[in-house]
Amino acid sequence: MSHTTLPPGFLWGAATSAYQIEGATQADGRGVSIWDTFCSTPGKVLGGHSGEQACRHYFRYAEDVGIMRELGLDSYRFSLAWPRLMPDGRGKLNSKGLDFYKRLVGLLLESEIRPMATLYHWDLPQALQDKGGWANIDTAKRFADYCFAVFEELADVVPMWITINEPAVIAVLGHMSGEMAPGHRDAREGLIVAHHLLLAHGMAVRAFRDSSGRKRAAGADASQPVKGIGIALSINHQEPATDDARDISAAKRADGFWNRLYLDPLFRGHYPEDILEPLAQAGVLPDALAKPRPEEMQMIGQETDFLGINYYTRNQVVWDPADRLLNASAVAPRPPVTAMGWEVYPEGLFKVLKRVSDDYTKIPLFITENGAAFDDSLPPDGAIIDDGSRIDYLSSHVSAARRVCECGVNLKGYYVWSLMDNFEWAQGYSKRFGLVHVDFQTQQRTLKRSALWYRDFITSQR
Ligand code: IFM
Repeated sequence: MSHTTLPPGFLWGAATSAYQIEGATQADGRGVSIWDTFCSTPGKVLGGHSGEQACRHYFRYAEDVGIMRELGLDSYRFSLAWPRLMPDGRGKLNSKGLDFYKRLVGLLLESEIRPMATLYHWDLPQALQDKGGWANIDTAKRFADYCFAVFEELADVVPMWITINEPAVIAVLGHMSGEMAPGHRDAREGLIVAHHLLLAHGMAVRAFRDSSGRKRAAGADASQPVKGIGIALSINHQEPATDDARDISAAKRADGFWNRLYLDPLFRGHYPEDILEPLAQAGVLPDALAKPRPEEMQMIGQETDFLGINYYTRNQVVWDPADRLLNASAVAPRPPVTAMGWEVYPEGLFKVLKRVSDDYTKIPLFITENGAAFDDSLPPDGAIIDDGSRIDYLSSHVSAARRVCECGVNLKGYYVWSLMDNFEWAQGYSKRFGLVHVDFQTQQRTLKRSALWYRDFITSQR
């Protein structure tokens, strides 16, 4: 990839999230999160695993930042654990939790690695779930208060903020299919949750604009390329499996359900009509989406400074009358596939970015997650983990990112998911996404060949 095709200040980074790496779930006054509860419910997580230990990053963060330095990362995306900062989801910040993030951010800045902090990556305080969780509008208000308190402390040192990671996944997998915490199976509730997550995002953006932490940073940070706040959406490419008209409309519904249900309110001020209709027919459409209040839509559509896009794969969709909600389902993915069973389809990344830029917004875009799980294991003879499939995955997606920049798309950075192997939610520790191998018994970190590839690639871009 040539240097000249990327905009100046383009950031090469890697991403993680709190519950997936921190461990220390009972340290320093951290409260219980819905993922602690979900993991302790038999049968919910493969192997009965939990994030209790994870990568023990809470204790080993200095070593992990050292690895980031070694890789030459420009930026690191991580998340703040709401239950660590506000054990009950409300009230004053827990100083010990805050201190951890201050130390982490301090070390990143000292290492010239630009922090990008996500405020919510799925670990809701259980105390708020006990009051209805995201189905209760009060949780959105609590979220805005939590964000405001965090901005007051950290917005002068953290230049880039993500409000919520992948609202679609929270709504669908957490509240409709029950595969993730809190494990509910109620489509109507899931749609209410989607609306409340979007509202919570808008309220957090407003809190950011009002915070004195952000104002303190405004002058000091003027030379930096992109700063501010945005949301991270999971946008996989949905397309019809055939040119049959029924498959074409099924793919449109799948795209509406997974992608436009979030993009439209954020950038066009309304929910997509064509997807509300099948949801109403299925009897699951809540008033919150059918007749949203104008002031709520205004709140959701707050201007943001950038948009994060998490891209992994495409879905080829067919008409499927057995699917009650959308009459649509995805066909078996074509090889090559990753250990998650997700098709490797870099062209989809190009299409998603181009489409968002053409149809929705010209604000800066970041690929806030992109990566692949493969079954890596440490060779017994101490040889390097030769994860060529991951290198192929990453290099082909990075090329798609470059091509989209050449087409004038305002892309400003790329974050590999993930810096290191970690707790992959309902799959426990069985799926490894990391550039860095983690031995979960000894906590030994070992660079895979993909980490060295990424290091050399970043160097070649300077
Ligand atoms: O591990 C997750 C991450 O937490 C959110 N996006 C997708 C990743 C891989 O499944």
